[in-house]
Amino acid sequence: DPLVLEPLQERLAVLESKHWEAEPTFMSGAESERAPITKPHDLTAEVGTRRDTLDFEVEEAITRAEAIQPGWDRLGGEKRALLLEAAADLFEEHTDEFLSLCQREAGKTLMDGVLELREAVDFLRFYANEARRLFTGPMPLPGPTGEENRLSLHGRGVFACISPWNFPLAIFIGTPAAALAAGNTVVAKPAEQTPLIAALAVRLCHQAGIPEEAFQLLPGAGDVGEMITSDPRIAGVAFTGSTQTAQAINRTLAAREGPIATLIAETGGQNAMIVDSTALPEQVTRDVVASAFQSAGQRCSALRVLYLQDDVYEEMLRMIHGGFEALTIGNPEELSTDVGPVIDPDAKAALERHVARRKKGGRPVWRRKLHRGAGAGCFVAPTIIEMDSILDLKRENFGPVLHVVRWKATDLEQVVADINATGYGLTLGLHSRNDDVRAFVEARAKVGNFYVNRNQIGAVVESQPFGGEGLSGTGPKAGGPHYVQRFATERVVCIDTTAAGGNATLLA
Ligand code: UN1
Repeated sequence: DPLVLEPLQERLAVLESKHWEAEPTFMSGAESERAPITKPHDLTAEVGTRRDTLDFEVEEAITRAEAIQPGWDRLGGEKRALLLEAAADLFEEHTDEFLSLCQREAGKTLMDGVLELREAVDFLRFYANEARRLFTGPMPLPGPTGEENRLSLHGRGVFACISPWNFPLAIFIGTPAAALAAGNTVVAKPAEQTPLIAALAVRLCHQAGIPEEAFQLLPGAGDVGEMITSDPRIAGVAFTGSTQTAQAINRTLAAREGPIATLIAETGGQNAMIVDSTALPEQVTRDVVASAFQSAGQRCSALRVLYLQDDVYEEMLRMIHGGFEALTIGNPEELSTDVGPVIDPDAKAALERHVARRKKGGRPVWRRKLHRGAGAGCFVAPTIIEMDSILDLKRENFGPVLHVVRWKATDLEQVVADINATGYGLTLGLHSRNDDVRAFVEARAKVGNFYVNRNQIGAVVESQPFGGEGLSGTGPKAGGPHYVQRFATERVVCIDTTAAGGNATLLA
């Protein structure tokens, strides 16, 4: 809504040239290089710098986190909830800084920034309430007379939270909020591309009263992540990012000496949408364009493969093409932009390689032209590619590239089987007014989030808990009723309350 966004955009002007820094929460005096963080849409513009965490600082951070964890756990759910809520309030007070960083550091449009901040605040408040619900005291369990049984939840220890650049605020804060709510302390490694917004988030959490040792920032690249996860004192890892990295973390955890760690992973997808001939074309157009191209397709929920039924194929594709042609590609700091840059040159190169390979395949490929000045940034022209099957794709293509496949009514079973055969299971969309089709797809599809007659991105905390299965992750779903519990360990206390109980114990 321009009425909301325009005044916001004007306010951001004062932050346009602010220079930001990301540093480890615990930092020794040792000198270390600072890496520049540049705008994805203008690689010549520096937004800030990142000071990576050194090996012995990682060790020291985990030592500090481990030392304070029992106290943080004993604090109880209500007090932890109040601290998380105080952080949420501060996040809202710092709306402008967060939105400016979403645009400049992550290349997000203002609308995506607003949605991201909303989600971050929702996560803090939701997990605060979960802390209250789950950690207020022991839960009585049944047993015979003369016996008292009760179960309580506790933090597992020190949790490592490793987060992606595509939700540099919402996911960066979401998993630590859940871990902290459960009584863990946290060492958090943000994506190397987006440490600045993470640093602001951590600073505000400390300002809200969360002890520094309980929530520490460890900026760095994959080597810092590897150093953290291979430390046997890490009780659990909450990771969001690529399937390959999750598998590597799993191997690292398995090879460690000592306690067996918990892994909570939210990874990639090969998300499809099935459209049949009963669907409403205008609605399909709007939802396909949003699902595939909003956030430049850089959501793990984004639509990658659109299945259009053959009798409406040409008409639907023509309309989708119209919507695609109407997208404004450009600088995310301008309000008129619908599609901004991808995150970095590597992401751009991988997408360009994929499109070049598909072009050789001989099927139609449509690409938007890029705007003038696009060369200074990591822009990928939004692309639509016709294809025969989802199984022609070997990996997730994380950007504004939509594949389209034709299907016949008699093939529905095969379509769903093919989608399942990718091994991913994150989001699936369906546009149909036919209840039998809906019931069939719902019953057969192995996906975490199934969206009917709407777009398939933008899961809302608490209403649409989010996460997949198979190659898409371990669950449980972020923002759902089982998430925080997974960060906790359970203890059962059993007391013999009969008079003889004490003696019996002594005699035994
Ligand atoms: C991700 O893109 O890494 O529903 C996951 C959505 C978001 C996806 C977050 N919650 O679009």
